[in-house]
Amino acid sequence: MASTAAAETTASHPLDPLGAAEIERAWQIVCEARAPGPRTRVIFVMLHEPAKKAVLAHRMGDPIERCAFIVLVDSAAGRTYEAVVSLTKGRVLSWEHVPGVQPAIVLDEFVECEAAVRADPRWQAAMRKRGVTDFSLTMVDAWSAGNFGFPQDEGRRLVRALTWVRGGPADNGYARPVANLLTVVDLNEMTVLAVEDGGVVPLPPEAANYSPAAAGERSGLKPVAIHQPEGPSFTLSGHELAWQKWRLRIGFTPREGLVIHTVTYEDQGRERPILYRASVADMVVPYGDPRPTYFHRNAFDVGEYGIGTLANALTNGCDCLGEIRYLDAVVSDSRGRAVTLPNAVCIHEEDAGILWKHFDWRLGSTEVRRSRRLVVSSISTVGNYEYGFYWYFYQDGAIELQVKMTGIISNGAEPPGVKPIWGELVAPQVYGPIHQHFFNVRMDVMVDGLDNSVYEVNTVADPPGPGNPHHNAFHTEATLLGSEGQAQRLIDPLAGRFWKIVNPSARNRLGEPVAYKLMPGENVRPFAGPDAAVTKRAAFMTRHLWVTRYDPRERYAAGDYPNQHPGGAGLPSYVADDAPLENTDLVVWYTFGAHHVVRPEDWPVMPVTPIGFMLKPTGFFDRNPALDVPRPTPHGACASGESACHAP
Ligand SMILES: [Cu+2]
Repeated sequence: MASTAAAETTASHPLDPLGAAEIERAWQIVCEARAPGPRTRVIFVMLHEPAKKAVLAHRMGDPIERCAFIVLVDSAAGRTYEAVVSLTKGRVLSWEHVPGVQPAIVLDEFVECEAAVRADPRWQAAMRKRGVTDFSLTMVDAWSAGNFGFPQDEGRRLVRALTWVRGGPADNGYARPVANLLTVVDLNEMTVLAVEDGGVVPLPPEAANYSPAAAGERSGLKPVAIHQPEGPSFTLSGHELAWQKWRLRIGFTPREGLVIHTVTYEDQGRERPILYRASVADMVVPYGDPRPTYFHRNAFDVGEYGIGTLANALTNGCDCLGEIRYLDAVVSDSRGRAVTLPNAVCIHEEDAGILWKHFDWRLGSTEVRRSRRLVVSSISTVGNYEYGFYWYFYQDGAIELQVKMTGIISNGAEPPGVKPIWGELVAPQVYGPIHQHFFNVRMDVMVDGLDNSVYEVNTVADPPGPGNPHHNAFHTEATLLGSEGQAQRLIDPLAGRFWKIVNPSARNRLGEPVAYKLMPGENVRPFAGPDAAVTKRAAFMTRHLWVTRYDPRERYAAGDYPNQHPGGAGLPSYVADDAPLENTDLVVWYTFGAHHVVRPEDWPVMPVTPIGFMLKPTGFFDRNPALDVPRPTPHGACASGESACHAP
């Protein structure tokens, strides 16, 4: 049944995220057409992105059809549905029951789960056994349940919750983990199914606070002021961002958080495309401790928790420094109401050291340029951890993604004098299990056009012989990754390995196909065994590089519904048909893992650990594209002449 009123849209581009009015109207249209039951939870409402070709053909002012994609759970029936709603036409375009899946856990469920656990007499008895009587000081974190084949889990929407106790109302909530206590909650019924108590371990003795009142404040810091008296060098128009020859669009979904769309770089008057869409397509944090309250810790923070919905409100001078522009994000709550996350995305530029330099000592002349980078960032808090996602764009055509990990480690308590083998003590009786954080970034590339190929480039030493009489020779060897089966690769830093995304039909002036290369950064392999539940469910972590033929339905590295999924979804299923990849529309997926052997210095709050990778032009440009960056304005004595910045 078509509804009469179309939603108000303020969108000027097909990729603009849904606004508040659009989200609420989309849910209204579903309610009118499908009358979902009173115990329905809205999990996600996000833009249903139009077809890629339609987006690329769009010109400003063209009419756009706005559609929403909605995931919801009927808690009463335990059924998950997907809907596509046309806001323009005011009707439901598709409505589908998705059997046997559990969508992401939403914020309201965390809150209700904590209340249900605190009210449970078995849990209360377990807390009293530990000397805890003021339950208002407890924190119960709903951890995704995983899928371990337990028959009692079958068909239920579950979490395995962990408990902590604050020393006082304003204390660090994670300072006192309650060991040996696991509470299993059915989120659809919002009832406690089981309280598994493995015996009392004393609560750690220290408060572990990190406010200035607790930690003190050092002296000696003089102010640093970032002055941009003429404003920033970028322009932000709606969600379109232009800076130093770059042009891109900023998107945001409740599931992935920040999304980067349609990235181009202007080269000699031509806007050259590089990326169609890039986002963190899932992540997983496998923990290495096999004991009952640890083995299930495998958070998929994107697919299981919707990391976009957990975005912080960012503050100038704190999260970002300088001349800042912010974008709000709009998500939905579980009742389909719009929730604005203020200042969820921070956009600014920052000095990034020197860009290039040469001193001609014979002439006494120097040319040096400062590098500036454009930063698009967002930070999400997922329970104890903070993840900052930073996309950097550089004047030389490089793109970098950095994930900054901070917050508080997931921990446990140990009896005095005990040190488990699967982790480290970080404070008296506080234990941090060894774990890894794997991120998978989906990059729908379009290097000078949609049809690309991917090559692996290794460096090899020439064998000694007549062609290599001095044994010094080495050269690169490029191998086409010609199919999805071939394009499942690991890093090899000792071979200088990188992957080149080339456009075989676009040549640079040397006659070579233009390319961008993916430069791995720090990385690691997973240590969970091949038959571990997490390895099957997060198979994306078993390879660092995957390449797939473009399919708009293939969006998430661990599949559409990783929560409680038995495994095999996402990348392993996307590549099962071993589609050919040469000179076609393809998607590059890169997995990078942070190996976290916890340190006392990570306590009580972790200094940021960054991890990421770069995309660098490789024969994409004819020469260093940043030659035309203006000379810096020098400070102080070296204020004029060719040797402006050279101190003899
Ligand atoms: Cu960690």
